[in-house]
Amino acid sequence: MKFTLDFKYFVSRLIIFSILIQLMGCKSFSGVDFNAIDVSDAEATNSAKMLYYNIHKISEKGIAFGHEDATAYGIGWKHTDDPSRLRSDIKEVTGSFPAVHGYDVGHIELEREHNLDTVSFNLMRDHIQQLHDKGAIITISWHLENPVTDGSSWDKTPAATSILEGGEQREKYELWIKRLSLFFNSLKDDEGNVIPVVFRPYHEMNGSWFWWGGDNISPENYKQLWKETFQLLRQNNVHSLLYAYSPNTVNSVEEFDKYYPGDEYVDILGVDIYNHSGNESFTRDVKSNLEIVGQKALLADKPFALTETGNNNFGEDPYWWTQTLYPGIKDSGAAWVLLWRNARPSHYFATYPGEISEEDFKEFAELEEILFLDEVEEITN
Ligand code: BMA
Repeated sequence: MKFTLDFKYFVSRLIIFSILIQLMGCKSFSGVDFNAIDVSDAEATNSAKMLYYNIHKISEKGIAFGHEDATAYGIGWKHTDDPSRLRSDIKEVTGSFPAVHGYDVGHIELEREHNLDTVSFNLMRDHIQQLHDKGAIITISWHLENPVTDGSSWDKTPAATSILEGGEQREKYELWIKRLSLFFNSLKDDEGNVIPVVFRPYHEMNGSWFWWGGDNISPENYKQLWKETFQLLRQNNVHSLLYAYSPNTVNSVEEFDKYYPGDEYVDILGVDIYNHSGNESFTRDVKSNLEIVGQKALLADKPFALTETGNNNFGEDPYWWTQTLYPGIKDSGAAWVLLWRNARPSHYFATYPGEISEEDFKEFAELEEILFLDEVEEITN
């Protein structure tokens, strides 16, 4: 008798104990076990982990469509013309917003009011808040100035060694990261939580057009710059970021790896590809690069994306979407594809009302695999 009682007691305690253990495992109401989600920043917020989880989930269903500065301006309009309305060239063509929204924080380091493309940081913050609220993914790149010359990102004067620890411009770089951190931490949702963002600094480093790339930096210094930037952001209490590494078109895994700082500093793998050498080689490059990046991503258990793309031959191809871009990305497993900005008729990368590929874009948008904001919201909710 005594044995039976003790046994029942033991079993009931065991059940209560295991329930407690599960609760302590930080299970959210959405059933996501945040302890089981590993991102590069060990102190990442639950929202950042949730974003990571959602990106994985999206990549299982299709490819989210992204556009840079989508709601800030388009062809023939600027948001400031009608500030109360959230507009987008893509929405005007398809009826839906892009699912991924890219912004660039170049000049935040100088404490300017506007970024290098005249987008005000207040407007950027406001749109990021509105878009995050609608379920969009936010990705941010950084065309920062050259810290040695105060020239632009395209000023090739080598600068990395001067901002690494012990370098002459270190103090300046720490101030720049502090200003960047304040911006990240000012992105708050309705409940006051910091909005998670995919941060994609020092992109296209295998080309020599930026001071942080190619002939202007050694791979060792690049990796060190990445790691120290990552640490500085953490020291400035930024824990809302997923880090994306994205070279320009590569020819091999070795080329992709050349500047790679390591799995422990990166969350999302990416690649930027434009059709400088015509449509056929573009489709081939997109396919082969997404294979290279996809295999590496699979081994590292990380999502991957076509982090920048677009047709360089503006206004020349009515079927670019279904005949050139889609055959490259189809069934790739990429989580998203981000088209670069619609700046002006001589520099635009997505379509707009009246543009030559508008009808083809509508067909592309109808494809089951290509996901817009409303579709992504369904997947992640
Ligand atoms: C480039 C061009 C530039 C722009 C920069 C940063 O590709 O679009 O006009 O300043 O990106 O957005």
